[in-house]
Amino acid sequence: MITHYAQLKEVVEKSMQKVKITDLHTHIYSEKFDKLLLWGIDELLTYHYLIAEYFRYSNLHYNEFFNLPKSKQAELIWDTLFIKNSPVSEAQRGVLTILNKLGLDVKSRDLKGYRNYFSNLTTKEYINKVFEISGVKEVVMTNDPFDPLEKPIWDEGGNEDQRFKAALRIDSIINQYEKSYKSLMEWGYEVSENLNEKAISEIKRFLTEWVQKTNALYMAVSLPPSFKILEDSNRSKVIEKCVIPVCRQLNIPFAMMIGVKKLVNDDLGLAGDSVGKSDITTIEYLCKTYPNNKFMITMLSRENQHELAITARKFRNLMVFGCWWFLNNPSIIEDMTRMRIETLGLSFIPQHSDARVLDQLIYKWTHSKKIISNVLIDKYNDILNIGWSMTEEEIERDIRGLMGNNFWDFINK
Ligand code: HDL
Ligand code: ZN
Repeated sequence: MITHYAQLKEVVEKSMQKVKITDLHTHIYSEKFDKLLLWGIDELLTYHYLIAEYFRYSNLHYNEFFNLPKSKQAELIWDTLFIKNSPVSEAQRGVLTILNKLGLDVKSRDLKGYRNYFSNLTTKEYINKVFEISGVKEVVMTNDPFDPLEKPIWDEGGNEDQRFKAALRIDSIINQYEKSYKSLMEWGYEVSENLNEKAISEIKRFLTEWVQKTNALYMAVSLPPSFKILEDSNRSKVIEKCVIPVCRQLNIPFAMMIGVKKLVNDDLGLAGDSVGKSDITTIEYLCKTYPNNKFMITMLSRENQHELAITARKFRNLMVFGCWWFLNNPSIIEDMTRMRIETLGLSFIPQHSDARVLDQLIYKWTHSKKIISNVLIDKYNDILNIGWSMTEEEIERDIRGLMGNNFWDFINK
């Protein structure tokens, strides 16, 4: 039995080190998806988080930068964020964590040498290496049928690598139906600009067919801070009349990622999105109105986190997940994880990586596992100090839950 701190710390750290992680939201792809799978030092350096940070120091015109070849963009970012300034931001430190975990010498600051290392690896070898080092067992992709690069791959058979699961991403239908309905028509669905009964049933057919084609674990969408359901909009109709009924029928969760202010600075492209506080009453309405539907929710604003955790106390069909995007920083992850354990116990999913470049699984999980471990040690120690005791297996059970089983239990609920 574990009864004191030193033992506790050792067991928690060992358990976190060996747990096999399910990463429930990423933008990485199996090898079959070819160019959609990004990896290597130049992709890491041109990650949109680092592009935003680069422009903090640069007077270069946005287009001048974006018209450069990726290798030149990477060199500018390396020189500005790593050489001319110390790489202390979370995304900057992340690049160093990856290089270090790969066994490369970050002291050398030898970008040429790093490039040489990656040029000697095949995609297959590197996927295996990254999964091994990061402790990730499986990832869930972001699969968008409206992505012209992705759709043909699914039409020709799709994913075969069981480490990569699918999620059906439907922003185009939910947020831009007035545009995306034309693609649905081209693909043989009898929809129309007006969301009449026929269009509603054809959208439901499309969603059902694509969940089955991709074997999607859930449907997902990112939503603005202004998101509400009780309004007369295409968005609310598509969600209530198409997405929620099909998710119920297939018994899969609907994942809503809420609080993105799209293209606040459109000169920055993908790096131009920002954040806004959202209205929690919409989540209360959906969880209450659809008790037999399962909702996975993450919100982008720090100010929404406490009320989201409280809402999860009210609705067992709501699964809170991740420290998303602008929240994926050590100080905020610690704060959110402490608050969530104090409010929800172990009934939530503390993190997902949102990795856009395969290698990022290494840094995002190395950094988060350390923080989650430290919070758990504190919380377990609080109860040890009152005379509680635990077995190593109980701690391993709790950590397996947080790092994967809570997700699978919710999927299979
Ligand atoms: O909509 C999303 O899934 C977000 O995660 C965006 O992809 C965002 O650009 C991102 O990469 N965040 O980490
Ligand atoms: Zn994402």
